[in-house]
Amino acid sequence: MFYSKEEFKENFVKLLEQQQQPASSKTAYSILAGMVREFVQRDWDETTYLYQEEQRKQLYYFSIEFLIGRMLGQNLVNLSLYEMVNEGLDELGYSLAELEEQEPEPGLGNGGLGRLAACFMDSLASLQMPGHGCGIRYKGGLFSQGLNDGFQTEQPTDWINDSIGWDTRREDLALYIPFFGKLHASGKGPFKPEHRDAKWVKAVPYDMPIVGAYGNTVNTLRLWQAELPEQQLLPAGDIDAYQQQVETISDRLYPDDSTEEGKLLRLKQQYFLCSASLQTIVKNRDFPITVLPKHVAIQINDTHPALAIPELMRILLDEEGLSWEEAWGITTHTISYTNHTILEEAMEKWSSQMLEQLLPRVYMIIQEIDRRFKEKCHQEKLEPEALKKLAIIDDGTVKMATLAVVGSYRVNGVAKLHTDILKMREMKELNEHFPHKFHNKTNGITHRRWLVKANPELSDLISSAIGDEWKRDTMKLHKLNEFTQDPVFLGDFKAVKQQKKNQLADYLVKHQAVTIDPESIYDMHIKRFHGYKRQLMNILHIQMLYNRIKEDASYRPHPRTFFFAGKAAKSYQFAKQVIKLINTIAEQINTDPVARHHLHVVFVEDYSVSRAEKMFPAADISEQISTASKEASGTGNMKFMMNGAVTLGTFDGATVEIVEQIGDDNAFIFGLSAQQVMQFEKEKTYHAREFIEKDREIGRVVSELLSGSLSKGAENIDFIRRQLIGENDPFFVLKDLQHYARTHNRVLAEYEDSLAWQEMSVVNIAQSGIFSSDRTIRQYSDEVWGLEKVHSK
Ligand code: 8GP
Repeated sequence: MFYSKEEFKENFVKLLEQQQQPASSKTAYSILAGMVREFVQRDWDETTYLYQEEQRKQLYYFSIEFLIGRMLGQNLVNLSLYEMVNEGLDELGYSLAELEEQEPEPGLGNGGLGRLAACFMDSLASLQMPGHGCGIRYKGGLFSQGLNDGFQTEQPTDWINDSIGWDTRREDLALYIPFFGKLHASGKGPFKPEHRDAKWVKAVPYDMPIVGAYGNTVNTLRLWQAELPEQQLLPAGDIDAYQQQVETISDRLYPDDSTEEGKLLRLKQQYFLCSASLQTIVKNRDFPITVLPKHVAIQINDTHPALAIPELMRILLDEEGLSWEEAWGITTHTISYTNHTILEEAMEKWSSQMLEQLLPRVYMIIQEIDRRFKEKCHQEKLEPEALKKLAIIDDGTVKMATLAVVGSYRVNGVAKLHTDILKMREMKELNEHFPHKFHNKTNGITHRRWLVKANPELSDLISSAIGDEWKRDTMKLHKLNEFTQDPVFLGDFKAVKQQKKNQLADYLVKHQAVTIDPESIYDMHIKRFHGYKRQLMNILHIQMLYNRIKEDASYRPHPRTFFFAGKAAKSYQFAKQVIKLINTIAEQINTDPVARHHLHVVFVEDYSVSRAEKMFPAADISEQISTASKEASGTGNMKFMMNGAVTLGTFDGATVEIVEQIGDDNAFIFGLSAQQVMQFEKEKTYHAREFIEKDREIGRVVSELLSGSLSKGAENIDFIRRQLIGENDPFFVLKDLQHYARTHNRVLAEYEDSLAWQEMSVVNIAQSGIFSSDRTIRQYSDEVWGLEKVHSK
C-alpha cells in the first residue's frame, strides 16, 4: 500500500527490481495492477463484512452481458489515485496511459445492454449501495474485429489467459446444476416430483471487485464458469467428450443460434446463470426464506435471465417446501424485469419441447404458471386475440417476455418513448392486465468513465469553472449554463476539443496507420451495426456528397471526417455488407484527388470500450439516426452529449429526452417520428420505389449501388438489395435520406459560426447531468429495489 507519490515510486521500483525479466510495459502493468489490487482487497473485505453486519437489502443484477471495459485506469480514478500514480510513473519514465493499454479487455458483452449493466455496477458501488452483478465468465468474449479488403474478419479473444486476474476463483462456493433427466412422481404431490438421471455441471464463481468512487465500497460482480463436476456426479461414458460439452457453456457469448444445437447451448447458458446465482443467494442467506423480498431484489436484464422466475419457484417449492401460493408471492415480490428492445427478432421464444427436454422440472413449473395465468385471464372474459397475446406458452413456444412480465413485480422500458411503446403497443394487453407494473427508467451512463476518465482535460476545465462538486452530483453541471456566452470559457472548450481530436488522430496513425485531418469536423456513427441503426443511410448520404463534389465545381464544403465503428454479428450478412460498402466508398473518396480534401471516411476497427473512450471526447457531431421507434434508448447519445458533441438525429429513444433537456436549438433533428413510422408500418403506404424513381439524387446512388459500381461486384450487396428493394426498405432509409441530407447542410452552416457552435456544445454538457447512471440507479433504488446507502467514510 502507498499513501504518497514518493511511497508509490519506492514500492513500484522495488517490485520492478524483483523481476527476473527486463521491465517490459506488460510487467510494469502487472506490478501496478497488483499494487492497486491491494487497496481494492482491503475495501472489498470491509464492504463484505459490513453488508453481513448491517443486514441490508441486497440487489442482484442478473445479466448475460457485462461489458466492463478495462479496470486498472477506472479503479485508479475511483480510488482517487489516478493523478498521484500518473505523476509518479511519469517521473520514473513510464506512461500510465501506455500501461493501461496492456490490460486485455474483457469483451463480455455485445453492446448497449451489456455496457449499461457495467455502468450500473459502477454507480451502485459509487452510491454505496449493496448491488452486485451475476453473469457468466465467458472464456472468449466478443470476437475481435479486423478488416480484410474491407470485409469484417472475426478473431477469437483470450482475455483470461492474458489477464493479471482482477477476479478471484471461489472454489468454496461452487455449485451444481442439473440438465436433462426425467421426472418421477415422488408421492409428495403433483408439484414435487423427483428429478433423476440428470447431467450435472459444476458452476464455479469468479468474483470481480467493483470499486466505487468517493468511499470504500467494493461490490462484487460474480461470474460463473462451467466445469466438469466431481466423480460421483459424472455420467457414464466418454469423460473427455463430456468435459468439452460442459465447458462450452461458458465458452463464448451468444453462440450462433441458427442451429438447434446453438439454441440449446444458449438455453443452457441462461439456466446455468440463473440457477447458480439463485442457489447461492438462497443458500447463503441468514434470514427465513419467507422474508426473501425484504432482503433481496433481483433485476433481470432483458429476458435472457427470465428463467430465474421458474427456477426460484423450483427452489422455493422443492427445496424449501413452500406452497405454490407462498412461493409465487415471494417470487413476484423479488424479481423485476427490464426490457431493452421491441425488435421482433430479439424477443426470445423457446421451443417448449427443447425446454422440457433440457429442464423438465423448470418447464413443468412454467406450464403451471401459464395455466394459472390463463385461468385468471379467462375469468376476465377477454377477446381470443388478447388471450393469445397473454399466453406464456403458445403454439409450442414459450414467450420469455410474457413470462418475465407475469413473474415480476415491476417491468420497465429504458426511455420514455420506449416505455410508452411497450405500454401502448408491444405489451398493451399485459399493461392493461397489470396496470401498476409498468414504469420507465431512462438509461444513464457513468460519468466517471465517460467524462472523468475518458476526458480529464474537459473534466478539469469544467471544475475550473464551477468547482468539482459535479463529480458527485452531476446535476451541478447546470452551473455551466452561466458560461455558455463566455468567450474565454468557450475558447478554452474549443482548445480542449481540439486536443482530444489531435489525440485521436495520433492514435489512429499509430494503431491503424490512418491519417486524418484534425482540423476537419469529426462526425461519428459508432455503435453495433444493425439495419435500424441505419449506417446504410449515412454512407449513402456520403456517396451523395461525393457525387455532388464531382458534379458541381462550386461545391467545396468544410472538410469533414466521417467515423464509423462497430461490429456486425457474425451471421448478420446485411450488416456485414454495409461494413464492406462503407470501406469501398471510403477507398473511393479517400483516394479521390478533389473529394479527399472535403470528405474523409474512416472505419475504426475493433470497436470496444477502450476505443470508445478515445472517440467520444473527440466528436463534434453525434449521429443518432435510428428509424424512430426502434432504438429503445441508446446510451452512446449520452456519452457524446456529456463530451460536448452536438446530436444529429431522429426523435428516437433517449434522444427525445436529450432534446427535452437542451431545446430544439441545440440539436439537429430530422426524419419520421415514431408515430409516423408505426403508422406507415400499419397501413403499408410507404413505397421505397417511388423515391428511387422520382428523386434524382436518390435514384443515382441506388443505381450506383445496384449496378455494383459502389460494391465492386454486385454479389456483395445481395442482402442490401433485398432489404432496400425486395423488402421495401423496412427501416425507411430512402424516405428519410433527403431530410437527413438537408439537416447535414444546416449542421455545416452552423459550424461556420464557431462561437455559436461552442455554445451549443457547452449547453449539451451543462444539461447532461440527468443522464448520469447515478440518477438512474437512484430511481431504481427508490421505486423498485428499496436499497439503502450503506456506509461512508
Ligand atoms: C440495447 C438497445 O438497443 C439500446 O437502445 C439501449 O440503450 C440498450 O439496450 C440499453 O438499454 N439493447 C440491446 O443491447 C439488446 O437488446 N441486446 C440483446 C439482444 C442481445
